[in-house]
Amino acid sequence: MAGPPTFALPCSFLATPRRAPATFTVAGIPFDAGTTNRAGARDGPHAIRRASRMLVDGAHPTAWIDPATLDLADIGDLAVALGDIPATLAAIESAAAPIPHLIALGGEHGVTLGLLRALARRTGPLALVHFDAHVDTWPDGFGQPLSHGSVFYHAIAERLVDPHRMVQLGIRSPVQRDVWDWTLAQGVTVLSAQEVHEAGPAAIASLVREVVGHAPVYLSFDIDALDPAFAPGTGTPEIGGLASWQAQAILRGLQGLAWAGMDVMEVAPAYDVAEITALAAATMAWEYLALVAGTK
Ligand SMILES: [Mn+2]
Repeated sequence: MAGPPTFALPCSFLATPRRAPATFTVAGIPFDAGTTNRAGARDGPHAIRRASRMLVDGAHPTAWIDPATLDLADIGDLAVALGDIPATLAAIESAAAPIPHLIALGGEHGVTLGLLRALARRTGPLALVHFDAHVDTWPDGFGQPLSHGSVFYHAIAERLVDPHRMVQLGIRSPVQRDVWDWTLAQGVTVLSAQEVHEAGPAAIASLVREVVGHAPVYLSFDIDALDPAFAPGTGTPEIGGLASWQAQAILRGLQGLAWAGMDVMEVAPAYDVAEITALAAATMAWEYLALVAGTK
């Protein structure tokens, strides 16, 4: 190991010095106006970047790729409109549109709608691998149609994602039966946290591969998919979730898919303890880069 120690590195993602878009471009989205419970995901991008510096002192130990050495840039945070969800989604969409392969750091999950609008314009309806405690297919959240719990209701309605190639993992929150039934009726594959625990990561990964097939696929990782023991720093925690290692093992089983982008959302550092949640989020983005670069 040469150069400065990890704690002394600059606070960009994986301490990359590059600021202009590259093969893989990281951007933060400091926005949380659509959260329905405790707020604070606006501070997620900074915390994830800071924690990511732990991951630059060697190669990924199974992919044997060092994501920090890829053609990687961190362009900083995208512009948001204070308190204005539609304007923020429009700003995200136009900022994301020209970026070839974006890794977004949230921010609340609602902003994924802007990212998917930008990407699907290029790819057509995407396959989706969605880690979450919640289905996020509510038509509204307490009367707000663009809350963080509505992102995939709109993504399906706008045909940004193909629900028959969409799989949700880690689901376990309370949910209205009509929302649940609507989600299944669209063709979404919903895998509860309990099913993930009982089947094990290898079986789950092979099921995900079957659902996704060869379609261009997006990874949306809500950090609350992880159990609060592994990710306390989030706005809507639910017990009984995935362990960090389970999510890692599932991701490592998803090589060779046509990955088109990813986000990691809902890190709210004010509720975090010892950077557990921020490090988990940074690591999921790092796993993704190893996965995609290993595929090439
Ligand atoms: Mn979510």
